[in-house]
Amino acid sequence: MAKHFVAIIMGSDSDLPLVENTIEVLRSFDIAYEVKVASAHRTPDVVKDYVLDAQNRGCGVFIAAAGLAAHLAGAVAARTVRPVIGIPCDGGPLNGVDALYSTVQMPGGIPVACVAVGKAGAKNAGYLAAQILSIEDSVLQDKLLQQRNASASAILKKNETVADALNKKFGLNS
Ligand code: RP5
Repeated sequence: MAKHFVAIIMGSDSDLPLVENTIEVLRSFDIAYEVKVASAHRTPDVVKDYVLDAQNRGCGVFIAAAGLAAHLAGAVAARTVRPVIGIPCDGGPLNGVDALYSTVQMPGGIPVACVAVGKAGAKNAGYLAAQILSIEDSVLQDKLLQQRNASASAILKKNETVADALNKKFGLNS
């Protein structure tokens, strides 16, 4: 069976700097992906056609990134039963609170897995998509576990570095 790919849809090209964080995570796991600019409000028919087409071609997870009155993830979720991850973009005057509420407050039966506003959320969209795809992909599951171990090692190292720095500055057990 061919591997599923991730379809990333963003409401505008102005969302790309944030979405690049998602792309970097997917690339780090060698996950196939597509990127499409399509808007729930400005090009609703393009969104509909793309979701149905991507699903037919083997999309396993959709990621939708949008700002302001961000209905894109919900519009995607309305057209598919594949998992949909929503990234609320923070470009507008309300710093993403509008996009967060618009993305997360879905009616019952049409779920969107909404990640955090900002860079951490964009990264987590990639990690969550990888975790969903790893259910049927043991190689990907191993890569995810390696990433978790590397992340833990990095924090242990930071702990040592901070302890050493404080020790030098204030003495032991400060
Ligand atoms: C949303 O409106 C887009 O997702 C973007 O975050 C925001 C602003 O779009 P542009 O005016 O930059 O095209 O639909």
